[in-house]
Amino acid sequence: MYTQALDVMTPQERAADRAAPRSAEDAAADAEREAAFEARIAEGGFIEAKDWMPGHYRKTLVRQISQHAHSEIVGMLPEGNWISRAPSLKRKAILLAKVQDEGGHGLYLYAAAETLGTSRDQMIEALHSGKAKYSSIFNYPTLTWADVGAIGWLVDGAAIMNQVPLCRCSYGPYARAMIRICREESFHQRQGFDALLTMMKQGTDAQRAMVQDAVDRWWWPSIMMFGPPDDASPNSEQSMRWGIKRISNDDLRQKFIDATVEQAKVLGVTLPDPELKWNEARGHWDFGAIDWDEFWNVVKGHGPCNRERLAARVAAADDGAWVREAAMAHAAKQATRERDARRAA
Ligand code: FAQ
Repeated sequence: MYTQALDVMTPQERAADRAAPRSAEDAAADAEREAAFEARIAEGGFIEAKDWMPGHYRKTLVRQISQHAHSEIVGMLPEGNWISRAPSLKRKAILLAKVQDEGGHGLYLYAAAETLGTSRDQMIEALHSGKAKYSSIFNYPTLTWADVGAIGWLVDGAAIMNQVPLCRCSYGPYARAMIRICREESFHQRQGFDALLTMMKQGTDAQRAMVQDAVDRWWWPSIMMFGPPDDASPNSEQSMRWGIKRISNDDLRQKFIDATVEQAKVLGVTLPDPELKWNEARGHWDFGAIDWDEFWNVVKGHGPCNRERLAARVAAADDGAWVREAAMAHAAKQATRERDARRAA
């Protein structure tokens, strides 16, 4: 997976790709390459890093993949808050592994985005300066241990629903990164459900109340994770045409709700939506109105934890600067030593 980052276009190839057509022959060549690209998409084939692609396709992928990578990295923070306070050694070991997995997902995804010619430094700078987005869900606080279970069950559950179709995304490096990520997210979802089930079936009344409270707080933000409704989603139409997104925001949200209502019954929790009702004609669960003002408020940086999350990431980068500098200095020394040894031989 990590080697994907090396499979990039050369600067010359990229400059050629971006250059405006200078002649009728160039324009004809571009039209031909675009037709080949569209044909590949239409037949369900993959576009690879060195293939020609329209500039907007490249930009759309960098936007989505880098946002996804940032979400995984910022997403380590709410649960990381509970590693030192997990209720048993078993739960602590599971949570440690899960948070490490999320870090790994972020790295695969940065590597996949790098194949499109944007460096990890550029992406991280965009995150730290507040230009780049990350998932709204990670701007909510984790107040109790039950929140860790609710994140696994609902947040990872929503993430899988959104991400399984991305394994068939038209851009090869992103699609391949998603295969392993989805396998791990599936374990994350099950461990969250298991933690909640243990509290619901073997816990005290206070623990059951704690689970219900967590579900009450995480339900609506989780269903907002799928993004704005289709008719207010500026990127969906083009992304679906290019096979980047295979299923629309609203359809994924509905699939998630349909699956989760049944799981809530097994858990014995109530979902905080009085309008949830099985609709026989549609074959789906109807649900109440989503507070899109809350969603946009959080996306625009005014959620309960946006400032805290960004400050934590910036502080981590600053605190870790000496490690990166030391690694670079070590690599430079090693290169010099190897060069000297080659000369001496
Ligand atoms: N939060 O036109 P659309 C995880 C933005 S990973 C913030 O519909 P698009 C693992 C959107 O970027 C969770 N912003 O956009 C984990 C766009 O803004 P832009 C993350 C949002 O891209 C679990 C604008 O609104 N998963 O959970 C959100 O076609 C537990 C208009 O929206 C991914 O990122 C939002 N919820 O569709 C880790 C999956 N929704 O860029 C730790 C990959 C929308 O034009 C613990 N991403 N926006 O300025 C996607 O599938 C898509 O990017 C969507 C949005 C579906 C999120």
